[in-house]
Amino acid sequence: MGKFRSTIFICILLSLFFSVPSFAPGEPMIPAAYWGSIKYNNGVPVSSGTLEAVVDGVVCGSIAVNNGFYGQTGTGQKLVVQGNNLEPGDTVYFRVNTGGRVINASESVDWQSGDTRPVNLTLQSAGIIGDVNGDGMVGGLDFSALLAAWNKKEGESGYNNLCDFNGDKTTGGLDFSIMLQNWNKSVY
Ligand SMILES: [Ca+2]
Ligand SMILES: [Ca+2]
Repeated sequence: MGKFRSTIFICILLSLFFSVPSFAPGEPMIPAAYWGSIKYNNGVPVSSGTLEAVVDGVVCGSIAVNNGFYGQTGTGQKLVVQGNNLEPGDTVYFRVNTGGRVINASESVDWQSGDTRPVNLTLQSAGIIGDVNGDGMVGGLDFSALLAAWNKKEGESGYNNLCDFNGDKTTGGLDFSIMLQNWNKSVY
């Protein structure tokens, strides 16, 4: 009988031992994924750069910025935000590295496991109208970009919406006159 009892005791011990690990790790966290537009606070789109998601000072995801957008809807690439220490409700901050500057976005979101949604961002800085390549100044490189899109309409090959400063869906002389107003201006 004593042997029987000790066997049961060992069985209970073993079952406790093997059941403990299943309680130790929390629910598996699914990365969050965001996409959306990204602009300066004066409405100028951020043409290029790298967007980073930061939680508690740690970069938890990054993605390239292209033509005022980061990531894509549907099955396209997104800003994936993940990390071992992330917990639901953590605040995700955004910042972009563009033209040698690091600029914070005004928006933040609460991280949630598996959260997948658009987040449109506005940087806490003004861009310069005419800065096509996003290096923080208006000059020859931007003029080259405008020339490459000269007299193009939206939908035509070579059209570049970043060069359409007056918003008439055409790139040409009117945009060049706006560019000239900011010629050699810099955010630095
Ligand atoms: Ca420029
Ligand atoms: Ca135009």
